[in-house]
Amino acid sequence: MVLLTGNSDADSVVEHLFTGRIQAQRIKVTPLQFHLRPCLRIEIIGCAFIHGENVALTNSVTEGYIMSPNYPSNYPTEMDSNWIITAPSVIQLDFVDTFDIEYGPNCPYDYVRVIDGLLSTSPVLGTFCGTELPPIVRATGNAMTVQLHSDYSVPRTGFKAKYSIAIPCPPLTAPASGALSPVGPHYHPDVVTVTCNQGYVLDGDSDLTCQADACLHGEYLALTDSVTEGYIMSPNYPGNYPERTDCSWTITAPSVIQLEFVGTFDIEFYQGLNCDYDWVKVYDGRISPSSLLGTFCGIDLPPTVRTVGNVMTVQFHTDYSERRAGFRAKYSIGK
Ligand SMILES: [Ca+2]
Ligand SMILES: [Ca+2]
Repeated sequence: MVLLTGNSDADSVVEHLFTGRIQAQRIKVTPLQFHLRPCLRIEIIGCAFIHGENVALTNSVTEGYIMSPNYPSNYPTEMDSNWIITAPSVIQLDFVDTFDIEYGPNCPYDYVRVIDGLLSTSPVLGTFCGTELPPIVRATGNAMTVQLHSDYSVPRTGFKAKYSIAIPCPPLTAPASGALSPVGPHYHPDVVTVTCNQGYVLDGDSDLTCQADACLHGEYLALTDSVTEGYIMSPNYPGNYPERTDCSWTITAPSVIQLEFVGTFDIEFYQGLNCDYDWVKVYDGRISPSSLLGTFCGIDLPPTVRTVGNVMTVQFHTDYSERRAGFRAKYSIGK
């Protein structure tokens, strides 16, 4: 709050110039009387100017970029910026290109702070300064707040970051005599390290990378009473899928299975041709002509598909040309 000095006579006017910018939240105008003359009392109630932006991801807009004001030139001094990001599922923030925020141990001068949720009182996921690109930051849910604070001196070039809907990987189970670090859920491009209990020696590479762009040939996915849903997607989704690709997923569950296509759907299509080039096929059970539930291509989101039995097979095929964004679909225990 700023205290303003007033006048003591009835005729003069006292003017106040604000040096910093404030964002008025309320202007209160009160008619009153002074020395029998009609007067007005005006109060401006506000706070330091906050630059900010609200951005919303949807199933069709799955990524975007935020950056410090003036990036890649210097950000202003004495500034607080807030970006509030919301999405239908888990949000991921990847810092890209260059990062330069005035450095001090524990970032006392300028900083970028990422908060897990909408409120400044929500848990802090990370506070960053210096010139090293911060690691990927992921919210636990569907809201994230990014704050940029700068003090009165030494502005730097700031940051640029891609915000996106995190791409989940199929559930990974720890080996019987070992452990996974970190424990799930895992998202692209997490690296999961497998360690063995005492008395066991790991045979092979201990690091597994969760790859969204890998084609999961013959991937076997099991739904259970505790794992009730998961996602499958074309290689490299939502980037273009490769040519000459064949993927298949076999999903099992304690009861019927439903497959719901979400987000961008774009598979090569030509009028009059029955998805002859690239396609997604969904089967009720194993692959056979009689169990085919649907063949999909084009840009219209296919309807949700349900099995009668407790096995579903999904096939994805691409020919030698025309690469598109592909598909993403949620499989779950049907209702
Ligand atoms: Ca500074
Ligand atoms: Ca094609």
